[in-house]
Amino acid sequence: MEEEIMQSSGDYSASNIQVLEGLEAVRKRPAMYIGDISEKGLHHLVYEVVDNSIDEALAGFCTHIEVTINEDNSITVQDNGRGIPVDMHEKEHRSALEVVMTVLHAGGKFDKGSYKVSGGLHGVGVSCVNALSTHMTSQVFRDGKIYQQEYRRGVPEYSVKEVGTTDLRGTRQQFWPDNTIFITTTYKYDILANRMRELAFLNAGLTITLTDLRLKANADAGIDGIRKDVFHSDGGLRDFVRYLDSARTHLFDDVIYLNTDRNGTPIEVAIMYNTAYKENLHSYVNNINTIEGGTHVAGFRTALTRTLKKYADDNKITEKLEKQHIELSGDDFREGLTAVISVKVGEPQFEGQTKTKLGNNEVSGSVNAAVGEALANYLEEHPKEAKLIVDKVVLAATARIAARKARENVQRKSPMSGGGLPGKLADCSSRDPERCEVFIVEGDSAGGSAKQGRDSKFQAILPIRGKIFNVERVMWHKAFEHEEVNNIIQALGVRFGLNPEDTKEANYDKLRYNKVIIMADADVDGAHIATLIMTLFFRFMPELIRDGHLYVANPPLYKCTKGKVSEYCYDEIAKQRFIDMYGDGNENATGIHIQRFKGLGEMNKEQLWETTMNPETRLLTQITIDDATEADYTFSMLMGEEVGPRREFIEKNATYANIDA
Ligand code: 0RA
Repeated sequence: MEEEIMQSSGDYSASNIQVLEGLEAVRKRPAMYIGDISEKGLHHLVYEVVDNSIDEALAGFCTHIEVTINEDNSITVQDNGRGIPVDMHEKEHRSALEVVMTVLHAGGKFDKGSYKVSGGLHGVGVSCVNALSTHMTSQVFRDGKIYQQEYRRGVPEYSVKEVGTTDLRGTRQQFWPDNTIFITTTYKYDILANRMRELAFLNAGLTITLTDLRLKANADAGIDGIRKDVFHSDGGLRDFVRYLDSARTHLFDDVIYLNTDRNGTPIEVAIMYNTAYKENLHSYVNNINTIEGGTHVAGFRTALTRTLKKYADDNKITEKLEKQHIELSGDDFREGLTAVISVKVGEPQFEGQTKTKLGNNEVSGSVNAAVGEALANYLEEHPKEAKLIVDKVVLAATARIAARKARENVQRKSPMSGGGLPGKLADCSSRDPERCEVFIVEGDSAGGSAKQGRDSKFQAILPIRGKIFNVERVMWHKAFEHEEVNNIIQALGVRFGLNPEDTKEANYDKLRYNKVIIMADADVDGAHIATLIMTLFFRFMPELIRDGHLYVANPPLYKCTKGKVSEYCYDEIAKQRFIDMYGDGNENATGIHIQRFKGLGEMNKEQLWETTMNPETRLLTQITIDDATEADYTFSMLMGEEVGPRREFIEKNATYANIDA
């Protein structure tokens, strides 16, 4: 009956055509709506659906969101909110649920009495997820009833119908990502877990559970049976900042915290000081990580500098420094600071290259005022901690002057100023950076093999000796005094700012090689060295990574031979496959020979070229920073003082032969 009325409505068919056109547009250009069709876009689908439930939580009606990765790689998201309305939408002549699920950007059309503040990075709504899924099922639990509608590639299969009764309240969405759209449709638990953890910190009090029902994937991750995490934080950003800084040594144990509302903008900030030398600032607008910063970050920095400077002035500290010709600069106030800033903005203007920079001018003043007031109060009430902070600022200023001198020394010797290239560099003959690549190789013997194996037209080799120092644990200027670091800087031809955010001083356009390739042995030590070098780039030259210049080479672990057939194997699985195929599963069978490469130095130059250096046949891993917050945490953990977590991480993530273990 309902169906008949709807079919006869002229309005209905008109809007129906619009809906089909909308879905078609999404399927034709999915990247425009969800960023890309790679693993990133695939996971983004989950965030879009979860964001709707988060909105319901922010409106005060939902306390629990359950995310499940099902055995068949479909995803279920269930919340205990009010349930998407299922009554007739007046203008559209169909159920509100159907409108939400099929009309682009329909989510915003409902006025829930509070502005919509979450909305994923692209904020495209659940209808895009629907359009990009082969199948989707929506269920609403309201007023004791279960309502349901299913879709194929976004098109409803039937009108919303009642399918049963329930004591539950809420919304349940299940979708099967379209494998004709996405490059991969296999979800990664860790990627989802990181985002759910972050969302739980950003929305204090909310419980988010993540469950993985894929037994095989769990077994591969070393987990027996179902995998599950419950993310919940009562402390919100207080807990978040402690989590981020958990691998660092605190300057004092307090978290400086504020949670307020200024001119209608909810502002939450948590600050911790550690004994290291870098600033770690993580900012969010409407739960979106604003990696490019923006007005909220500017307001925070201004307040921090102004308030601490005033404190230093009042305590005659500035005066003393001036006598030594040291003037405090903004950076000095931020060394060893870890902070998370989260604001909620009604109509955010996102700018910048990746649309993750907040542009709303009014936010700057609100954050500035709120942080200034809270910090001033804190300093007044905590003289002991205030002194620790200011002492650290003074130390930073003193070190900065020393660093400038050291850096000037290095840069005077750099290629641009005619100081020449490091003696250890075996450069390539081409001068076209686009074509050129440099291998950073640990150890002189491996460096020697690489020099013999390379194509010297476009491949340069820079051997480095022993373990490069740990940049996480030294002051900035120490880096410039370190010979191996200097060699790397000079070879690359890139000068960079003291502070990674300080890009105005960097000159990445002078980069002499398009590819910078870290090449280390395929063992625990090699993985450790590769991590140290990656940390150096992550901390000092993040743009180099962001622009896709950093790679890690993957040398093979084995050469397996049977008669005339031979194959290089890059992991244990490939070796086992060879043994299964040619030895019936028996490693010691008739005529099977397995050569194990313990290090790069053990390969002859032809082997090294063929397996690891030849662009036609090698396997390079490009290093990317998808999630700067998580990367920061991981690096601080990897380079921190505790050995346990580091070993565990390397063992879990590196592929090398299990020979020394
Ligand atoms: C609009 C109005 C109401 C609830 C919702 C949307 C809602 C949407 C989603 C999406 C996922 N979970 C959700 N939960 C609720 C309020 C309806 C009422 O007044 O009862």
